[in-house]
Amino acid sequence: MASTPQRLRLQTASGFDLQRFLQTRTAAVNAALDRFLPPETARPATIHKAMRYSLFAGGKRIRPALCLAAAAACGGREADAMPLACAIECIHTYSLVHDDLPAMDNDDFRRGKPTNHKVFGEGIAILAGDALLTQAFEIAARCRGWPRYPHRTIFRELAHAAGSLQLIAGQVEDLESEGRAISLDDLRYIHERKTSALLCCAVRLGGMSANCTPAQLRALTNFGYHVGLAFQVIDDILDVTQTTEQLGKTAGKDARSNKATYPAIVGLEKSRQIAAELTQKAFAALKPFKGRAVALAALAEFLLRRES
Ligand code: GRG
Repeated sequence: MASTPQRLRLQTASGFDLQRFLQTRTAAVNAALDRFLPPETARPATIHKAMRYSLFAGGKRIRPALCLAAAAACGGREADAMPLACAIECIHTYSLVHDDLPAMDNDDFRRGKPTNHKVFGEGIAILAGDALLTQAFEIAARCRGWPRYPHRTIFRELAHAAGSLQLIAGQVEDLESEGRAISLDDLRYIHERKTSALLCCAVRLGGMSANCTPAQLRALTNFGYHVGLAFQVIDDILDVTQTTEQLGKTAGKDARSNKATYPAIVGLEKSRQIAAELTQKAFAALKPFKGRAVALAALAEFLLRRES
């Protein structure tokens, strides 16, 4: 990857042990998801096996990590944020299961393993996605609810991010734009919705679990939006520069399906520059948190530099 601006390096040189943070939070999220989901043996076992197959296939758990880190930045307890972190991961996993279906992106590999429909068949994969989306709301219902953010606010937040104005909107325009030349503005519209909305929602929910102030929520929204957009620009870059083995999913797919991406429209170097600038804006959004947002800052830097 091209060198990152010096200013970026200085701002995040906090000595924060991100590897340990990610390891411990991934373990805690996995344990919580295991508790929250019906056991594999619950009748009908096929659907619960299929849900768990994709949920525990080795995802990076970036959205839960962002949610927990946002809670900490606002002085909250990660345990309070955990149901929301898990709910987001269920929605994210549902979107991947459905995106991989033959009617959508038609992919055979995800998270380094055969996709859900390859193992369980299309019918069960559709239902596993549906069940994960529904399960997310059941899990979210376990949260305490907070004075500024009662349960109805939490549910609306999740439903909006996953709904036809955000996640689904991005997917629809993504499907409709295949094989067509689209503008950078249209591509940004797709990326904002397909990817940034859920990452931003993860960060916002973390803040809400700490009963954050409206000003803190605005700062987190600003951070989440820019990190989320940078995440998808990097994803576009990795699709061109990495191998299938490195990614755990089919590489080079965007170009083969004639998809609009940042590298396709502005080239690789400019894409890298845009991702770095978006990350810089994400860092700037963390200013009001002073030293308390180290984990969020470290995650933003990690997402910019990631190779899978
Ligand atoms: C509602 C069917 C439906 C789809 C929604 C999310 C989505 C649209 C499609 C999935 C494919 C895609 C390109 C999503 C963009 C977000 C993205 C890059 C997801 C991969 O996220 P990672 O890298 O994945 O965090 P892991 O496997 O680590 O969790």
